[in-house]
Amino acid sequence: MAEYETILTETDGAVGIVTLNRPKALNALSAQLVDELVDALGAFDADPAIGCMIITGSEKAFAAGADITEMATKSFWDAFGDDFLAKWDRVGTMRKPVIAAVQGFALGGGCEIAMMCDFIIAADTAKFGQPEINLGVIPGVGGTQRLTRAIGKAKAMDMVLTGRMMSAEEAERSGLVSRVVPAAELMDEAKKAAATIASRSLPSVLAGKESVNRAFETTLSEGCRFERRIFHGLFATDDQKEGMAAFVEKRKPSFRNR
Ligand code: CO8
Repeated sequence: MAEYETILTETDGAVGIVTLNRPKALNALSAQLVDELVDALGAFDADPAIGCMIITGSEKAFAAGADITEMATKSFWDAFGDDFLAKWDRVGTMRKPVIAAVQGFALGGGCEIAMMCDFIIAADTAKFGQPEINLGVIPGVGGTQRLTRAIGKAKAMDMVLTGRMMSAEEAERSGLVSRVVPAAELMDEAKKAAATIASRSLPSVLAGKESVNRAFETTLSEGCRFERRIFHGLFATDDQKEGMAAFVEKRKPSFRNR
């Protein structure tokens, strides 16, 4: 792994973990941090020893948004000419699953990065919000789109137009997060989920992720057709033979990721 200044990376078995680490700025997402995050995720994604990734932050903040000091003086041309924020999208293009383990603030770009992950496990201390309206802008990396798909128009409008924060409990009730756990158990829970995913057959994990994501991009009938074709395709893998033989023989499968 490369040397990073704004993130920490580690592995736990087949799980790659990226910890956002700018404690003095509540993990505000500077250009350098986003570069490093995308680089580290890309390296884990390409590493055959890794089956799942986790992005996490600190106890106080997953991330308090894009770095406001860095963008405060940008002109229209600075933003448009450089396609400001375009690189962030790459967080959502990893092929292997990425879990966001969130405690504390996940605001603005922090909430958007969490929503680019495949699912969010939240500590009971987590607070989600899209407060860009307070700064005279709107979300810029998918907040109005992914939040609306996750929690529906009424709540998304409420969040985006008032800039209010949502508790972990409300976020789970609204469908933004998959589980809420006590803060002290957050990383254990996220690692357990990631290790479970990493223990499954990689071809079916990649297929499952891609197929669920199709639901956001296409019609129901096209999505179901896509799913069925991939389902059929998985019968060409050794792992399908192994998985089903193991069930019949009442033993644990031993997947070889092929
Ligand atoms: N950027 C830069 N620095 C930050 C940020 C941030 N987003 N958030 C916090 N910090 C810094 C503070 O300035 C402070 O620094 P210092 O100690 O040097 O004064 C330090 O982190 C600690 O913060 P606070 O003292 O404010 O801590 P509190 O516990 O009092 O408050 C809050 C915590 C409520 C999270 C508060 O810090 C806050 O409101 N932060 C800003 C949240 C926000 O507005 N986020 C959205 C940013 S915009 C964005 O992400 C959208 C991207 C798309 C934009 C498109 C533009 C074209």
